[in-house]
Amino acid sequence: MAVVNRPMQGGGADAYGVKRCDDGTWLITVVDGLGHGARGAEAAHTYLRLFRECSCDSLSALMSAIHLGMRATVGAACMIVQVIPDRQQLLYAGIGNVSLALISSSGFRRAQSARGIVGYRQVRIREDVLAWTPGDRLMLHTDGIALPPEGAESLRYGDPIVSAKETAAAYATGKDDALVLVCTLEHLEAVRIEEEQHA
Ligand SMILES: [Mn+2]
Repeated sequence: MAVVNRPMQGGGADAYGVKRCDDGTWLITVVDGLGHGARGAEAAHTYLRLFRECSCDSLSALMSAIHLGMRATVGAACMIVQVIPDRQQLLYAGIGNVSLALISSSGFRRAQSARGIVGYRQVRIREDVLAWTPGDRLMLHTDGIALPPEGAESLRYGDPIVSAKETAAAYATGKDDALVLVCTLEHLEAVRIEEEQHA
């Protein structure tokens, strides 16, 4: 798993989290706290604390608990993915502008998020499923990255950290914090995080 995180000056509201559940599944998340300043970073921090502390019972239950726990913050956009190795399935639930794509030899499949803000008013939490096969890659990114509709060639091959770096270099908008996470789904037990900070 590779993460490239490029906060803007005075930013730092984009973040990621990963944890293994007792049932052998993995939870991976990317969050973008609203705004760029300290309040956005605080929202992302609260989000990750809730992500770590809340139980893995179901993805929707986890998202609901996080939504309630975020009420005192400015709110955030997020995506949570549950990787189920035994079934070669991936469950996901997203709210707001964090993008997910599954990249295989045959193409680039994007997933949809629900509208709204985590921690603010009511949100409709929708849980969806995607099938994957060994070799497929998962990519998550915040809205500081603008990918073309057909995806990016840099995401298809090579070491995930090289893919993440090249994608951030080529597609960061430069107007917002930017975070890209890339991983191969069958190698999650060997989690390797590399972060690159750009002031
Ligand atoms: Mn953003």
